[in-house]
Amino acid sequence: MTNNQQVLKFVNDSVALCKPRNVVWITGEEAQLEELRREAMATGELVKLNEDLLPGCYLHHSAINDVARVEGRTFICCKNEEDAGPINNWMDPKEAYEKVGAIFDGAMKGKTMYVIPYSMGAVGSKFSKIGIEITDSIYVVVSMNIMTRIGTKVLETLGDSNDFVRGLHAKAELDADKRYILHFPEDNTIWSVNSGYGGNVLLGKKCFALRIASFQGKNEGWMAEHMLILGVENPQGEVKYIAAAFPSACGKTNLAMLIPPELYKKKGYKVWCVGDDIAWIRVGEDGRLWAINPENGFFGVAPGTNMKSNPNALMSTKKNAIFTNVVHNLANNTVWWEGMDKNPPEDALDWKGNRWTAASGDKGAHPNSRFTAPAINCPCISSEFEAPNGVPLSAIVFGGRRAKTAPLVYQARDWDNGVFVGSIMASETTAAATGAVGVVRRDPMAMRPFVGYNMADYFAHWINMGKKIKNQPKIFNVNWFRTDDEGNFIWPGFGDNLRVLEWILARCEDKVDAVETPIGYVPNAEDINIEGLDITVDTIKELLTVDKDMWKEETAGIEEFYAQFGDRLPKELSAQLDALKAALK
Ligand code: GTP
Ligand code: SPV
Ligand code: MN
Repeated sequence: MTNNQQVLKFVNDSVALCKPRNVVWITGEEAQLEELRREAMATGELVKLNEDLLPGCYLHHSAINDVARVEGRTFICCKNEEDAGPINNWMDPKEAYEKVGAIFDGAMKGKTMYVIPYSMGAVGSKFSKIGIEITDSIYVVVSMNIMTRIGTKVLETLGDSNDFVRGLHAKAELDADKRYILHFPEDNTIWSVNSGYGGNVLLGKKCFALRIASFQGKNEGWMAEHMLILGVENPQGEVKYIAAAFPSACGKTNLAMLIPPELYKKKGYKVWCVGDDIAWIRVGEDGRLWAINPENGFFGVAPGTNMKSNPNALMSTKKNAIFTNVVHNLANNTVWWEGMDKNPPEDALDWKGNRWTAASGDKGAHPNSRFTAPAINCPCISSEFEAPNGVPLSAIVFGGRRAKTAPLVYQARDWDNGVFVGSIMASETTAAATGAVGVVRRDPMAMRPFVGYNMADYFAHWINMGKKIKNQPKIFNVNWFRTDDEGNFIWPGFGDNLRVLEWILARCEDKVDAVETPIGYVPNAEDINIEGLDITVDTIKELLTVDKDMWKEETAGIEEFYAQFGDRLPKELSAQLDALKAALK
């Protein structure tokens, strides 16, 4: 399929290591993919769903001990440990190749090795980058076909170039004790073994498009971020673009596809989705930031997705989608999950494949069960989805899950203050990664699990980028998750988040005033439109309060977090922290 000597060497070396029975190059042709789906159906790896209700859709289960990203087993393997920084796990590259090479040795005996050429970003665009993923999993092949652009055309675009990311994946024994997700940023290489869960094995996504790409971006002067990209079209037909970074399972897919509240729809507002998880961002010739979504599909959280919360996501899954670890409704051969509707199926299997009814009190779908769905299925996909240069950003928004402390929305004073706001993000952990759920942890720019180098250098890169952007976007922080004393969310969220985006865009155009607080600019409560909501201005006031005592506690946490970076922390950020402390006095 190619004469590219570097690609051939990579494949030959992988064959020598993994010792598969045979090698299949993925062309991207539908006939080949269909044959693979049939093979996977025969082994039970994929279950074909009801062709009338869910055409082209399949159900898949990952192993019971393999249902989320494994941050504890994810490593950055660069020569100097300090370059991985205090947040990442580090392994010496030589040791990593030896130790994990022994696990890959013979891992594909008796199996087929698939070689998937893929492009992150539209094929041939100058912002795009190419990867080759080698895998022993048909699930990976058919999912990469949804999540990226794959096949012969990618190899043609690559030509003789050595500029591609080498990804090697083997499910091997799915042994959790030998599971490793390794990144070698200095070698453009990813090794993933003993997992079959999406985030660990669809190597174009977090492994390449964030961990490797963030390292490339630092060296090449651009940014790879864990951000959705959306366009808000106002009644005059103008579209403004916003990129937003929220930690895993904190609302990116939902915001990216939001349906405007009735009132806004009537006025003519529309929201267009460019991306729901990852943004590659560069400085354009006009001095603005321009963002592309390098992915071609959505790997979305299933539970809670319904016709009310996110109809666009649900519609995106209605054809050619793959569901993982959801409930199998045997009555009509479809799928179900908690929060889809109020009618759990009676005749069903849970995510583990056991007979299940809701009456058992157990969850039928795993909390991190997901779908992979083609982006083109999304009813609100942006006309700029494939635009080779991306879309210009008016605003960057950070946000997390905070029961208290963070107000509904506030604006940073300037770029450096915005970098500070992003760097101090904290959020309650979710089911997207293994480990405890609901624990508040620092998750700077929602990138804690995804920066492929030292987090302090990543902060410095953000500060440096600011100097290169003549027309800087404004930076904000949002929190949809503030709760009352009974633990209920106060803000309605979802579609109504557009009310907050409206304020954000008005700020970008200097159309509305704000109140200065120690942490930044907060709206006047009256400037958040609550028409049609059954909450009062007083509730908005409560959502916007900045509690000085809580923030004093917060600064202590930030200080502790920053301390681990020592001298490598940019001085701009320690100055920002000092300024915040002074303002809180
Ligand atoms: P990843 O795919 O892991 O990166 O997640 P994500 O950031 O795309 O999160 P997603 O949009 O899938 O939402 C995760 C969970 O947050 C779901 O259970 C949603 O129902 C819930 N959620 C999303 N937006 C809101 C909101 O505005 N308010 C509330 N209360 N919950 C929300
Ligand atoms: C996330 O956890 O942020 C996801 C899902 O988007 S995964 O691909 O597993 O990383
Ligand atoms: Mn994500």
